[in-house]
Amino acid sequence: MVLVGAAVGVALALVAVLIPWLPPADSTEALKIDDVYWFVTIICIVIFALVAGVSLYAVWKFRAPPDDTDDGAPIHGHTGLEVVWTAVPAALVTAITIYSGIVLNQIDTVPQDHRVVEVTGQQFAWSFHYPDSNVTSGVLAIPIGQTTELKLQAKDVIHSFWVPEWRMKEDAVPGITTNVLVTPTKAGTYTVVCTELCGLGHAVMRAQALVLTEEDYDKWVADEKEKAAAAGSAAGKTLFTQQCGSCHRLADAGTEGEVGPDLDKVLVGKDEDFIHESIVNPNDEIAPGYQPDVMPSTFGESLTDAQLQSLVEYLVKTAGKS
Ligand code: HEC
Ligand SMILES: [Cu+2]
Repeated sequence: MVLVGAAVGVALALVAVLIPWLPPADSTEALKIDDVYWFVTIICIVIFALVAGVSLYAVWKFRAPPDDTDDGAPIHGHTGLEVVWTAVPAALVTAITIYSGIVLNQIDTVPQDHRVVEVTGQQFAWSFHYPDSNVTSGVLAIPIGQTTELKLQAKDVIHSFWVPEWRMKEDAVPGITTNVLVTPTKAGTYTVVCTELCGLGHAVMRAQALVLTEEDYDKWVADEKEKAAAAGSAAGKTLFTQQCGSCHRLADAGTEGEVGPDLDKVLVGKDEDFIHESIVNPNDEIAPGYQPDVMPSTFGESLTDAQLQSLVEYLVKTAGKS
């Protein structure tokens, strides 16, 4: 009887192992997690097959004939069998606990030498900030073969960070910072999935994850920086045209205002501090030949820090270059 169970168990275990049920394991953590997964699954398959095999065999072999109305034989029990079916599962559960504990400890221990990416989840998008290079992007890029710590935060509700091929998954919870480590072993493009139902757009809350070689990673960071600078400069130009162009001439922005000084001329060689001061406190220092209180002194309040920043950067780069 036990042999029948064992045979079915082996057959099912082979099916389980031979079919690729899981996505590829592309991080060192994934390999360890999969080992635990299969360890537990195979134990379950063998036990299930054994129990199911024995049950089916008993149904078939000991079935009472239709005309049999006798009570069953008065069986008291079998102490030896009970000891076995208590001791064996206890040993297996203990083994699973110890093995899982060891692996959990390995994949959760932050190594001395590691990179950090700050991940923010919000309805319904992920954003990634790279503190080393001060880049922020909608794409998660990490170098291959190195451990990256992802520090997770959420702006509104609970989200959950997951890249199936890396296996590592962690909730992003408003008000606290959680973390998850990943050491990718294969370059490629992956998908970050939100796995915590977070609202209407939950199903589309995805982001691209790139695993790059060290060299490509550095290039990616440089590209992102350039993009950010270009975007800042474009924002600065737009702001200038809208808020300043009616009074100032600036060739790059195509403005011809004549109420204030011609910035193509007066800004040559001026630094960020001077320009910032001139915008925020225009009356502190009046350009020769002009009146105070003409240029609005409210830009310090009406513009955000980021807007001021992009405006100043734009002017430093542009003014006097034409
Ligand atoms: C209503 C007209 C007006 C607007 C709008 C205005 N300015 Fe001015 N701006 C002036 C006048 C007039 C002066 C000269 C008096 C002074 O220095 O405050 C001046 C001076 C300056 C100076 C100092 C130039 C120097 O040589 O000292 C800078 C820089 C400047 N403006 C930049 C800006 C920027 C950037 C904006 C948009 C955020 C802006 N201005 C909006 C009228 C204006
Ligand atoms: Cu979400």
